[in-house]
Amino acid sequence: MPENGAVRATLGLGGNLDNPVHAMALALRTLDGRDDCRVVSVSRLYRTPPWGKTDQSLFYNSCAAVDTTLAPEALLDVCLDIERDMKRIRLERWGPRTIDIDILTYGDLDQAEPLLTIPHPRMTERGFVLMPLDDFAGNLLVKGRTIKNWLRDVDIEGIEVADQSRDWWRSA
Ligand code: PH2
Ligand code: MG
Ligand code: MG
Repeated sequence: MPENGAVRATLGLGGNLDNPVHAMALALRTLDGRDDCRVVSVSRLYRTPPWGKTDQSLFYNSCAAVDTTLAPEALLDVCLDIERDMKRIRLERWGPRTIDIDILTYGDLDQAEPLLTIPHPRMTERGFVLMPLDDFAGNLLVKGRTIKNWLRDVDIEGIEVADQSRDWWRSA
């Protein structure tokens, strides 16, 4: 359980340009270093086939749980600032990127706002989100089903564990 007033949020991280593993590790260390965020779980590191737009390089993906006193919109701003600092180039939808940080869940919040829909609207269709999330949040309920249960219905072909350690982000 999160401490005094904090909310547990889950994040999905990914990237396929330059050094995405380093970018994700740095993003998690940056979040953990803030007074208003604490990284409490990190998944193993995964290598995943591109989803949506398939003619691009393999992605690296991971998920994390963060206890935060930030409101959802403020957490999103922090994530977007980190993306910008890593010079993410947004060229096309679902195209190559150095790093993408998505808010998947925020406590049990259910909101559909133009700038931020929570739970993430496509998270339950994506093996590259559900597999890492299942490493530490298999029993988390999203849209009436657990992560473990959603995972049974998605395509996970080609998804591989790239690093078994749950501490890969502390040094990469
Ligand atoms: N992100 C996307 C689109 N496609 N495919 C994989 N494997 N991993 C991603 O993180 C990813 C993607 C848009 O956010
Ligand atoms: Mg995304
Ligand atoms: Mg995003």
